[in-house]
Amino acid sequence: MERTLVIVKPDGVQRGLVGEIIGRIERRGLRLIGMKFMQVSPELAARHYAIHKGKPFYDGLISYITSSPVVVMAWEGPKAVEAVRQLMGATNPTAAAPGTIRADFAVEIGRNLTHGSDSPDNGLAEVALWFQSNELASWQRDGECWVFEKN
Ligand code: IDP
Ligand code: MG
Repeated sequence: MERTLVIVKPDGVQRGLVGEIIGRIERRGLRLIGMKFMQVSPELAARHYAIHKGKPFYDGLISYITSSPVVVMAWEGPKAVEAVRQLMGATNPTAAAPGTIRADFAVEIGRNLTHGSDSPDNGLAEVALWFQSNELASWQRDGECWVFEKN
């Protein structure tokens, strides 16, 4: 079972795409274990995007993610990381495959609507960075055995 952190970034919230984005992940069959609506502090943004510090787009990225509230979620499931990355599409929306969230709703790399963890290890680390353990629910969806071969 993997965990992945998903953020509907400020553009997704402002554009009214929260339901659309959550719906796609929910219909894929993954298990939502945590969700909150929040304004991201510059400190949390810097910790989350530490790997990008020093890159030309870093300052713009920090102002983007802190510009307006986000919806942050933790999802669980077999291959959850890869499944969410596939649903989101490539980082640059005009390079993303048709049918993905970024291709369907975005055009610019700096306004690409979503974040999804890029590896199982980062999924665990990012969920731990954004959520306290008492903000995460341990549960099973009814009918999960029809999506997860083993659970
Ligand atoms: P990812 O979100 O697909 O994992 P990363 O390479 O981890 O992509 O970059 C993090 C975020 O930084 C991207 O989602 C995008 O919002 C922003 N970003 C990445 N590259 C650029 C760029 O060249 N210009 C502007 N923003 C960028
Ligand atoms: Mg990334």
